[in-house]
Amino acid sequence: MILDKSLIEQHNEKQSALHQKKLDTLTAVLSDEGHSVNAILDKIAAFQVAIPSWALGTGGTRFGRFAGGGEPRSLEEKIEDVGLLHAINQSSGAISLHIPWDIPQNAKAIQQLAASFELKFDAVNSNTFQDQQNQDLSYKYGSLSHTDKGVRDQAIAHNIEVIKHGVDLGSKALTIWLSDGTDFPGQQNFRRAFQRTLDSFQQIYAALPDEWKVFVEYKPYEPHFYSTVVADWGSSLLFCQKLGEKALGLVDLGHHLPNTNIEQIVSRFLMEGKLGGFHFNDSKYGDDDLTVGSIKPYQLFLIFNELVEGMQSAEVNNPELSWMIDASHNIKDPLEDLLQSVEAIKMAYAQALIIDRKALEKAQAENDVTQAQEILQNAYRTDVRPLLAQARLQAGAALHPVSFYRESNIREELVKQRGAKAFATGL
Ligand code: AOS
Ligand code: ZN
Ligand code: ZN
Repeated sequence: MILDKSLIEQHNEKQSALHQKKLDTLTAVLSDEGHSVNAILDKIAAFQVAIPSWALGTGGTRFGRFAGGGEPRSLEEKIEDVGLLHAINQSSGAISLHIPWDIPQNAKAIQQLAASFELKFDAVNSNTFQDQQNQDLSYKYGSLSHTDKGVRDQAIAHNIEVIKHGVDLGSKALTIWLSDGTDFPGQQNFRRAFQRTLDSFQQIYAALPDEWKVFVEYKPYEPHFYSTVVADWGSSLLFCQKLGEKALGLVDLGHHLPNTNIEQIVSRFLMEGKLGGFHFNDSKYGDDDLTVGSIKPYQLFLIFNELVEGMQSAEVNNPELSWMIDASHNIKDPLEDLLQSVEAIKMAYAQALIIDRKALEKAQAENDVTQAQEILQNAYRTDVRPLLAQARLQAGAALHPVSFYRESNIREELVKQRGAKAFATGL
């Protein structure tokens, strides 16, 4: 579905008086506090978050799936959906593909289609957590860590194949989420499983083109419930350090045991120049893949505090980061869910940009604990939504993405075009 841009103009026209009032008030406060609002707006506008191809359809649980209607039935339709999101918010200018769910039949045509929506291809994702039809050997007992060299070779070849698809589309990174692990004590030798995995990773690493990176995602449990080979940030960092400079850690916010201090992990990765990117989502218990910012917005803000501090600091030398969403939602309209997630990420970013860094450093140096908290929470409690809206307005996007989506009956239109029983490929 191609969006008629004049609809956005009409929407913005209706909202503009109220928006201007809110923006003027906030601009006055921020200017008094010594911020350059224009500089903040430029940063917000430049911040793009990649959409995962698997999030465009309704997700499921192991108990069932309730498809929502109008879901994209092909890679082309997934790209159209991301194009729609990007037209609405001008902040979702990239798509992250999953192989084999999204194998492009004609890479040139797919690239042209994406370019027509001003979309780029972010990291490509491999999959050795499922067996595919026509696959010779099973991943039931692991893939890159498997005891059988034949299975490892097959999984290595798949990852190299994924890199090739990525090269054809202009991607610059491979994300490996390795689900390998064990369900029972004694099932495997931890050290040998690590060493086999390292050997497999090394072979994939050797196949990376010059400007490419590989992101090593960690996760403590699920699908295996006793141990996971890349269980935590320490294991991810260890693999990355052994592999070389193209290997970087990937933080998925849902991949931590309860109460883990994720912002400190982010700081450690940055300190080592080893942070590759994010899979944003939110969670209450485990890898819930809920809408970003729906459960722990303060944690998200604290993560962005570390990111902004690290990106601004001369002491930190970390490559440019890849920002991706990894959500798979079960009951909301996936496009509304993604609009909300992107907004939450940018809100946390904007709040982190208005932290009074000099005052915070002073409070830290003087061990003024109360003042440090005041400074952080002053930024967190500032309603930065007018800044996000203004950045969108200047970029030709909608002042209120979710309201615009609803007013324009986009889902209804997609259902009309694709049917009420259209299922997206993927999870
Ligand atoms: C799995 O839990 C990981 O978060 C993966 O990053 C992701 O969900 C998967 O790659 C989707 O295919
Ligand atoms: Zn993930
Ligand atoms: Zn996950």
